[in-house]
Amino acid sequence: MEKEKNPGFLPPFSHFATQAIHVGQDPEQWNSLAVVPPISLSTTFKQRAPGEHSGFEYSRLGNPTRDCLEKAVAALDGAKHCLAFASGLAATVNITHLLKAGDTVVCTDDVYGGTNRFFQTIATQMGLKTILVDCTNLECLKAAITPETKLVWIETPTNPMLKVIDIQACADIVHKHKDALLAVDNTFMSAYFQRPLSLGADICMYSATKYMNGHSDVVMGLVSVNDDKVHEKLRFLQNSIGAVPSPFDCYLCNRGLKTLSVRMKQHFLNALAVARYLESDPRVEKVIFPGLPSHPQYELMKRQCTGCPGMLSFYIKGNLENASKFLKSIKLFTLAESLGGYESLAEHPAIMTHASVPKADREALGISDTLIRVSVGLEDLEDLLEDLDQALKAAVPDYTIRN
Ligand code: P1T
Repeated sequence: MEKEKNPGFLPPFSHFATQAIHVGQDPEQWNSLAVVPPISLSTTFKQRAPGEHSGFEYSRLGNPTRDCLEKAVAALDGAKHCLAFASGLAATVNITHLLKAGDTVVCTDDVYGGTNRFFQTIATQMGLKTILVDCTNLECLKAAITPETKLVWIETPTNPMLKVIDIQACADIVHKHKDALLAVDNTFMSAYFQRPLSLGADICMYSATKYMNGHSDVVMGLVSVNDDKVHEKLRFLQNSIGAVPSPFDCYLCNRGLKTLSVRMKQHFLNALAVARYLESDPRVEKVIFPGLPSHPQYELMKRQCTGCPGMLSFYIKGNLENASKFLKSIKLFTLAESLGGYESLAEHPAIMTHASVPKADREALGISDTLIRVSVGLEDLEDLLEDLDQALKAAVPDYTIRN
């Protein structure tokens, strides 16, 4: 990325695009020499003699199209292994099954609503204890870890408050405790902007439903690890729990990866411009975007990442009515959950993605009635700004500031 368009961030990872396009995709692996990996729909594979197989036996255990995807993602994460799951949450569930009843999970306080719900309800039913702490405060993390802590779970940036957590510092703290693992949900950054494993994390997880696939047409989870034993356990769980993605979804996600570097660069440029625009607008109370110098962890972000994705949150002036009016007035942005696709989306976390987070927790985090989360897509910037301006005009008519 050109220097002035990537203000002060780490340089991009080298050879990323080449790896995304070529690793795991060798035409020689197919009898047909297909350049684009085929969608391998067969659920079962012929064995020449009992136990004598091609490497594939049954599609839950392993599938040629899934294999191409897993190899490519492992390369992008700088990992030895990658495993694909039926959704981001399915990946989270599988990782959590590395633990046993009586163990504790320390989870950062601001995570995707579904992740919060899983740890607070289902994981508890599995006999695990979940403690939520603000992992931007390393002293809080240190204080929360006990000998029973076997998993520390962070998202960075967090959803939807976009807090940035120091992965390396967390890894140093977690690894002082025997058998404790650090898992990083890397959904927002994608492999293009952040490599948690190289910063000391044990597990890098994605909702591939977002940027990794990038086209809002696949629900999938991905998990990358370096440790052979953790990989072996996760493979066992992937097969035993059975939450695997379809070959068609693997094909689509593998295809989405081919343009990940190009997409992320443009998401960053568009989001930075949108964030600057909103920050200068009196109809907006406050903008949260880790690529703005006003963000509290801006310096950490520049040290830890090579750029920012298209995610930003902002507080609109007024109350719920103003937020609601804004979300009903947008035309180019679509009012919808999810993020990370080529199309721009906006949503109301308190009513939509984070409705399952207890109200008191939401309020403590700042997920208020006026908070709006935006996933800036790849449309032309002028059109995005025009849409935001007309929706702000409709929502907060007291301020007629533009023009
Ligand atoms: O939807 P699924 O593929 O199961 O992924 C869950 C998930 C995990 N981690 C993060 C950071 C996420 O944002 C999500 C899903 N998030 C949304 C649907 C959303 O709109 O925030």
